[in-house]
Amino acid sequence: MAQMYDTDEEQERVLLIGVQLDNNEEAAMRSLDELKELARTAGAQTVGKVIQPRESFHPATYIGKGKLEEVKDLLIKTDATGIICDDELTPAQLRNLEDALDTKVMDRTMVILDIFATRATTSEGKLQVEMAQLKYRMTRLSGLGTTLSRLGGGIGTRGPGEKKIETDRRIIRDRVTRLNHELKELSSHRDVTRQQRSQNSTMVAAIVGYTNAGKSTLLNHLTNAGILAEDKLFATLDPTTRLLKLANGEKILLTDTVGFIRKLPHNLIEAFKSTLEEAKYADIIIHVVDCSNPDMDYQMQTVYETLDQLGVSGKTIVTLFNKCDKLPEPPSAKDLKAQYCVNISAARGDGLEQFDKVLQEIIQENRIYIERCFPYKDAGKIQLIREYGQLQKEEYTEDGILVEAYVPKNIYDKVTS
Ligand SMILES: Nc1nc2c(ncn2[C@@H]2O[C@H](COP(=O)(O)OP(=O)(O)OP(=O)(O)O)[C@@H](O)[C@H]2O)c(=O)[nH]1
Ligand SMILES: [Mg+2]
Repeated sequence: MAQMYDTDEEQERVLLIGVQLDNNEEAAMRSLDELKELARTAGAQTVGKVIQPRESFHPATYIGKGKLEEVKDLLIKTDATGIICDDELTPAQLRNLEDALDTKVMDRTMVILDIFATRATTSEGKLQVEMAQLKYRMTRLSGLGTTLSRLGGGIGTRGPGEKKIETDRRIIRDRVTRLNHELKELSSHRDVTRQQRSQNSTMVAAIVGYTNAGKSTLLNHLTNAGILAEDKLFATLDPTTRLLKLANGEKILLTDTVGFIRKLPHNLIEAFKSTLEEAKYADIIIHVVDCSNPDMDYQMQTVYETLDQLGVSGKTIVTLFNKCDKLPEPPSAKDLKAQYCVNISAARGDGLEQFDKVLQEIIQENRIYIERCFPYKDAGKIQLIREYGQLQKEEYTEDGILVEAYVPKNIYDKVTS
């Protein structure tokens, strides 16, 4: 996606800095590997990595004094143009690191916000990203003074669309108020759409999962949705919903949405709440897992933590272990949180028939069997059953219409009242 980044920009060369808070060196390394992917997606080249094991982040400089000297040397040796710290820096840490290192200082949040800014395509997506960016900047304006003037271009300066970043606190505050208002309006519009959907009685499944797991590839394969799917983090920001017709002729709505990642910036979760809440209003959660990724367990845990944070609970979960084609043999992975697990390859289409069967089964489970005699004046109710349920028997008798049928839980009350 070369056009997303200004080609006149000199490619940034960055050093990645991480702090390892527990004894788990491997986890710290993986987190930095992921930061490298984030940097790559944002258009920066990683020229070195530094991890410091510490009890806690240094309150003033994130890493300790000694490590700071090491980074200083490495900056010169590698000819780096900046550093990216793997955790969100406080305004003070940001300022102090800049003073000490005399280079462009960025953090994980800034990089993620930057990627989101270039990815957003719908007006809602753009508003949400801008909101998150403004909130991040607002708290850092005093410290960010030099950073902002130093940034010049590149990571941290990109806004959604062609927008230039704003540095005036008063203008930012006004803008935040306006954005809040616009987002509220969009969100009430979304509520209406959701209401219409639930009246419609078609079950809704939200496809969730770690970024790059293959969510969009899955929806594309099933429905020719034509969503951009690529080997970059956060390829998808805006939700897409498609109707899937199952093998038995029944229908279900599938929604593909933004991926999760560890240390997802708080401001982004806030700003993207209405997008992320797709999962909350769904009947079924389809959890796509990249089982070829060595970090799979941690990624699954992150997904469940994020769902918890969003207040998503009590849903039927189907976990799809994806990218099986990359493994020599099918994985024996289990997911205790899921009611169903299927091994698939979304790219090749393997396992999708079984997934189809699982969806049929869930739809069936959500139906209630009824056997009753409807008076002739209630013929409209039978029409409802015919449309959304399964009519097993319909017999016209003297007393009324004798019906045996399976009906979806959400229209059960309507037809039996
Ligand atoms: N080998 C293999 N690659 C896959 C499979 N499914 C997806 N991929 C690749 O994985 C990468 C990410 O796929 P996406 O569908 O964009 O993943 P996503 O979960 O939508 O990612 P985000 O939108 O970034 O959160 C792409 O390069 C896909 O081609 C699969 O079954 N096998
Ligand atoms: Mg996607």
